[in-house]
Amino acid sequence: MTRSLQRLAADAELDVQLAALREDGALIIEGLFDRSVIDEIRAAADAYAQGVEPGAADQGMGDEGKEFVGANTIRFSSLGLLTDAFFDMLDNERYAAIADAVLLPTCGSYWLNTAQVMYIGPGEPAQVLHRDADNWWEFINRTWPDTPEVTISAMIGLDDVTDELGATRVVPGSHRTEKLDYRTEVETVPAELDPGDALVYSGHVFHGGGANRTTARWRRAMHLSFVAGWLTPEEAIVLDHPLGSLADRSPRVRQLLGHRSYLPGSLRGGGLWLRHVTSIEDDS
Ligand SMILES: O=C(O)CCC(=O)C(=O)O
Ligand SMILES: [Fe+2]
Repeated sequence: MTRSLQRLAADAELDVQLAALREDGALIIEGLFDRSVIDEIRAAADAYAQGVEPGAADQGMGDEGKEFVGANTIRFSSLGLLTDAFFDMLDNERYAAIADAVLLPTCGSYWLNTAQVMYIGPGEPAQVLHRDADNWWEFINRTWPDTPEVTISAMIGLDDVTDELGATRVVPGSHRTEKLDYRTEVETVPAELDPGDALVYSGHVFHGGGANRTTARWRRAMHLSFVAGWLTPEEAIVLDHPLGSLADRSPRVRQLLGHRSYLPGSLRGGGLWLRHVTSIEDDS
């Protein structure tokens, strides 16, 4: 029987959380986000979701992408245009510390990859199991099993997220498999969440949205992930915020949203994401 995921409090030792993440490829952090932030985001997301067609998202891949997302799932991004609470979420200190520890060994900085509301509707079957790092397949495929971590993800409860509602399914330990295999007949465990809890997971761990076995209730959660600054993010969220519009936000928020240039961790490379061949921040 597959063991369940470790659950740790947000204020547990960082090293203990990182050890759990290294061991299982995922962990649940209870109370990672303040309820006030979660409540604001849920209210904004619920209001916006009224106008979003279930199954409309296609991940840029047409029908294949629609299948990945599900016919009765509502997804949308650009949350910074809906509520300022989104910026508080980006400034979350513990998630920042975990992302720093996981990603900074392979990059000078990282930026926002995906920030997406994911409401799974009644009757939706389970999503196919996958690795989020598959977005950079050419890199994963060539480097596995020694692939460095280039992305980290969190599924965040905006409401109670139960097994029955479609809690994310995870295969603990699958981030360390020798072969880059895609077996679907594999035992999974559900990441049940209270509002503000988060499933934090490696881009290398197998997971997928669970089946919503209810007849009338939605699974209300969101995804928030980062990617190494030398890779292209899944979502062009940086285009939501014109240069200069984030001047009052923290340096972290500006970096995550592409309002600062990328400076490599080693002195051998040059800066990336420059404007007029100088740093964006000097330019804005
Ligand atoms: O909805 C979920 O629980 C997971 C979604 C997911 O893993 C994805 O779309 O990459
Ligand atoms: Fe995923």
